[in-house]
Amino acid sequence: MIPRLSLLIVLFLTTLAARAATLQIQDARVPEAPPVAPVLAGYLTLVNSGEKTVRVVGASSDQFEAVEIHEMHMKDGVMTMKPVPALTIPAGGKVSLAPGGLHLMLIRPHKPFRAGDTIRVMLKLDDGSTLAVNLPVKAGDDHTHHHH
Ligand SMILES: [Cu+2]
Repeated sequence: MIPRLSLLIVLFLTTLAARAATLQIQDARVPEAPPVAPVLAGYLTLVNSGEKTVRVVGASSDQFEAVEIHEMHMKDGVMTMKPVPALTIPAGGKVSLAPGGLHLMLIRPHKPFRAGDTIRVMLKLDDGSTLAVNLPVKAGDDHTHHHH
């Protein structure tokens, strides 16, 4: 009974890994913010090398209370942002999360992060699998002002 169950689990995990492997992550990063910052912004590019459209339908992290996918808009000269329900990455295409547009909103960190730390985010895909992404925290000029 137990060996058969573990074989099933191995097959299940292998299937998840195969699907997630069609998405490649590039340029993942989180600009360093003041230690008291209630939110951080995560940026990355998702490249779909597979033959099917992949949708990212959610995100989470053990290191934050919540993770949301946001998009920024300039409205009446003011930068605002709102949650996006899903990211759609077409087969052979890519979607970039970059300053001024789409970003991962990392909400209420459990501890402060400094340059050199790594933030781990789990992206939930539409087929039920998850993709782990490591985003290095970087110092520098990648400033984005968030208005919540
Ligand atoms: Cu945001």
